Order: sequence, then structure tokens, then C-alpha cells
Amino acid sequence: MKLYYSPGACSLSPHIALIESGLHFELEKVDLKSGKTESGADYASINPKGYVPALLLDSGSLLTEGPTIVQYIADHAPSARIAPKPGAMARYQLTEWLGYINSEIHKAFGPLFDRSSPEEAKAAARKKLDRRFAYVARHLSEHAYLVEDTFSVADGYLFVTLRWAKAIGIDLSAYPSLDAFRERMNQRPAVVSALSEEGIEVI
Ligand SMILES: N[C@@H](CCC(=O)N[C@@H](CS)C(=O)NCC(=O)O)C(=O)O
Repeated sequence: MKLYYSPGACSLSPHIALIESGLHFELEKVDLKSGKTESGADYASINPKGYVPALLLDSGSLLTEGPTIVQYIADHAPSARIAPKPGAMARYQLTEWLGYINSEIHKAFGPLFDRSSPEEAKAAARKKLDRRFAYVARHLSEHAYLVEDTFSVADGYLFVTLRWAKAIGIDLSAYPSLDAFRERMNQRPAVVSALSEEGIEVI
């Protein structure tokens, strides 16, 4: 398997999942500005969607969309226990969190990452993110992880969005459970390895 990634982007979530899974994988960095991969390939010819993450399977099939990729990884390494079994109630809780992080948190960062977006759009995005993170913080004030009080692929994804929040100065000091969660995740060996492999710092 090969994961196409960009340092610190949402592809860090499947990267963490791959390390946690113990499955064998390779990495290929994508320069999202030039559209080239580190081996010089035209990324659009590999993933016509043009964005990361993408997971190239040994069969030659390409999987895209972070929430799908992390579940594929988890289901192919059941002994790593990084997602509840398909069909279990907890599995729907996992997909509920993945959906929430994907559409309500990840995508809400859009205006903050876009230099051309107007200040009002940025302010609205910050307000929305505050509400979205407040909901997660309430859950994490009573639970160490998002699903069944044990690490799952949803935690890796949430961690990535908390790194972004910290990096761009979103004030989450009202939610100490989020800071504590990010710190806890920073200690996980798989997270330490993923950050080091991507050449990005611990924040
Ligand atoms: N729907 C996709 C979105 C992935 C996404 O937003 N990727 C960003 C990095 S975090 C990206 O590659 N952006 C560059 C682009 O859209 O061209 C998913 O959930 O995997």
C-alpha cells in the first residue's frame, strides 16, 4: 500500500492509522501547489480529485476520502483494534464521529486556510469551529477517547484538526479537555513516528 500525503494535512490521519495498524506501507509526498509527487509523477493522473489523502492498494485500486481510508486500514488489521467491528453499535458511533470531524470541523477550516477569503468569512469560521469543538470538548471531559474510551481512527483525525487549530491560533483555552487530548495523542508512539516521518513538529 502507498499513502499519498502532504505534511500536516488531513492525510496525517490515515498515516497515524497505518502506523497504529502495523500494516506494511509506503509514503509518497505530494506537493499540492505544483500537483507533483516527490517521484515527479503528475498527482492528478493518480488521483483525479487532486487532493490528499489517497491510498493506493496492492491490487492497484485507489481509495480516497479520509474517513473511508482509515476504516479500510482498521478493517484490514483487526488485531490492532483501532475501530470497532463492522455491525457493532460502536462502529456507528465511530462513523458518526468521522462524519462530524470531516464535515463539521475539517471543512469549517476552509476560509481560515484560504488567504483570499474575506475577514467576515474567517470570523464566521472561527465562531463555527468554536461551537463544533465545544461539543467534542464536552465528550472528552468525560472520556479519554471518542469511542468506547479506547483509541480509534477517529481520534487520529480529531488530533489533526486540533493541531491545525493550535497552529493558526484558534483559542481553545476554554476547553482544557481538548488540550489534554492533543497532549495525550502527542505521546502515542504512532503519532511520534508519523510526525517525524512527515518532518513536522510536535505542537
Ligand atoms: N473530502 C476529502 C478532503 C481532503 C482534503 O481536504 N484535503 C486537503 C488537505 S487537508 C487537500 O489536499 N487540499 C488541496 C486541494 O483541495 O487541492 C477527504 O475527506 O479526504
